[in-house]
Amino acid sequence: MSDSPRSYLTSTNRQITVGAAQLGPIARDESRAEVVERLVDLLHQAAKFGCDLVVYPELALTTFFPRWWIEDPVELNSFYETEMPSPVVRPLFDEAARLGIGFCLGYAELTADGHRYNTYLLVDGEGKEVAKFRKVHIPGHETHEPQRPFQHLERAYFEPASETFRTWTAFRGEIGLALCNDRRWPETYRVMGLADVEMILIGYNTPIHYYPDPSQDFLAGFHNRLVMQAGAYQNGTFVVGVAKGGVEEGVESLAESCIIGPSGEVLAQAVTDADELVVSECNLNWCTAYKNTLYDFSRYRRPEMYKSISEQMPLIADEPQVELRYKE
Ligand code: CDT
Repeated sequence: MSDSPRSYLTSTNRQITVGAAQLGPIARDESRAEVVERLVDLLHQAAKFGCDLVVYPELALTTFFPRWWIEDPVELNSFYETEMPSPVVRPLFDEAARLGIGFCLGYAELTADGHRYNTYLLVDGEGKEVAKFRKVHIPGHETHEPQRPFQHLERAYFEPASETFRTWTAFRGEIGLALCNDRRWPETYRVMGLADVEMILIGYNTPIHYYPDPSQDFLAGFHNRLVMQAGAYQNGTFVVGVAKGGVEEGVESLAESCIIGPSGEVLAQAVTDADELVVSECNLNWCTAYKNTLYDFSRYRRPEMYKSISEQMPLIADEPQVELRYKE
């Protein structure tokens, strides 16, 4: 490697321009069509910046419905997608393909055989599905807890993925996906790091108030950056963290979407808690500088010393760990 600082960045053969498409609040009665208009507007902004890839948040098509205990199955089902793209979401797919921009979109998925997942879909610049990821770590609680100011019922409404993290070859590199609470777990990054991931896309909805321990509330932004910056640096990868932020139906969620380099530095960050596009040029060759030196896993890592954590539990449970209230 040359001794001029970051000389590997002069080679632009693997440079992609990424837009983190932060969303502000989505009201409970906002229609899919209205939301898709907002997504397309961000896409048009991204086109002006020459983006190759636009990353939307977790559950980007509706309000964050796990904040309510919803007894009516018809109402609950109205928050899920049974096909993607559905006719109402089709304009986003068509416009992105017309512009040659890939995108990543979070939504609630209800499968034909009745499974419910918190899902992240990656689509390439030609409108073809590259990857479908289902959230691994499901936070919150399983049953109605009326003493809370608002619910976090993801564990009632989503089952955990049965497949673990992986990478996909796309956008000139190795891309990984994760959703919200997944970003707090070191294993998330390491599983993908061991697969040579170069960019991890993460959508999130993070209420700032944490009912089990409100003393953590003022640290929400710090913890968000802490985990994503550490995950990026320790695995020599870009991380793109994208929020649905702002005050949605009376609940404030963290914004602070950001794009982080393999050095762990924040390259660009949102300055509002509304719809906002955060753009950074990301040269995937930068990852090599970390993967081939300090974090050369094959040379320096000591997996034989970590058996107590790697063999403690099976990585993939045979059965979902939570009983879904609305299992069909
Ligand atoms: N959406 C999501 O996963 N949010 C969680 C909140 C955890 S508190 C119940 C997060 O980790 O940000």
